[in-house]
Amino acid sequence: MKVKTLGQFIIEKQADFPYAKGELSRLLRDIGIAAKIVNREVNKAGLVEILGETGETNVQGEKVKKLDVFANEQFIAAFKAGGEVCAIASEENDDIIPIDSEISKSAKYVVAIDPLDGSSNIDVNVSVGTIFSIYRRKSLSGPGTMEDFLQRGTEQVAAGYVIYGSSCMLVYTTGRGVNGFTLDPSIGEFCLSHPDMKTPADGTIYSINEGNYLHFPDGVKKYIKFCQEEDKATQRPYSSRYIGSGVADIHRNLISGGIYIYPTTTKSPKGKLRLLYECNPLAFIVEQAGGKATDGFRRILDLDVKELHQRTPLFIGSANMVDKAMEFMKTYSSEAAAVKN
Ligand code: P6P
Repeated sequence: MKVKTLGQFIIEKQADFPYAKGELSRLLRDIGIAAKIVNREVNKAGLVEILGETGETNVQGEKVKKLDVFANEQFIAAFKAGGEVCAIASEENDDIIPIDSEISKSAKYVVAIDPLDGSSNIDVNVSVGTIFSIYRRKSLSGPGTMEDFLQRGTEQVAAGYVIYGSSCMLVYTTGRGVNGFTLDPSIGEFCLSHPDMKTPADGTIYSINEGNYLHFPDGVKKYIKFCQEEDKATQRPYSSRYIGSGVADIHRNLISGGIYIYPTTTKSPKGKLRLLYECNPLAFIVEQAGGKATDGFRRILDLDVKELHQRTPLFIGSANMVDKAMEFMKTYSSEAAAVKN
């Protein structure tokens, strides 16, 4: 198959947007460049002194790994240099990062990013990922504002993730399907490897941290037992696969079929994952690939974004599996009562 690089693909697809003047194309290319730099460091993390902790904790109260900081700095630098965004929101930063530079004066977009999701896995050589979400700014001019980020997931212009695993892949959507690119280190280019990705409507994998079982909503407990029942006709029991790195679990389920659930727990009464820069971009991608993403009751992309680091429960993956899990939530979970009232 003729190799098509990310850059060639973006230019080709730009023609689909007659009014596009190339800003989004340049922004996607900027992300690809930063991803290659982060991948290079992730790949040698065991060899250079960037392992271990900085001794600081981020806004999530999580110990910050040096590679977290490095990845955050790389993406912020790429966005500032590219001039296409007027503000950035990052998992690593309490507040938004307004960009007020000459080259960003006419920037049309803002980016929300989780620069290195699952970073606690770096030291044990497990895949980690970057997740990004792009919105058109709502503010009229100057540096971007908080208002530019408090937009529903349905307003996203583009979303994607990078997975730093056995290979480095970039998967993104601009609302016209999902395409996956694999980094070819020999030429230093992301090459189209998974055109027009579609996720199976059914799967036989469920991904959830069962260590929290006692504190799950009843609907989740019932769904887990459903997954574990013997039933040849529906290929149950399903397989339990949980890497502890959401991008890796959701990427595998996107390709093979499956469901990933991070429900409410006592430790995370609103769920653990963040709506703005984890759940919304992942939901946009999975829906574009034919899957579903809800909070157990409501479509993720329809949820109101009220604050930057807002958390939400997440049920995401094969459409029929998400529907089944929602049936159990509707029947057995107290939140259903709350939603009904
Ligand atoms: P737990 C990583 O911190 C993350 O946000 C997701 O990538 C991952 O699936 C989840 O949290 C792991 O959380 O509580 O199961 O260790």
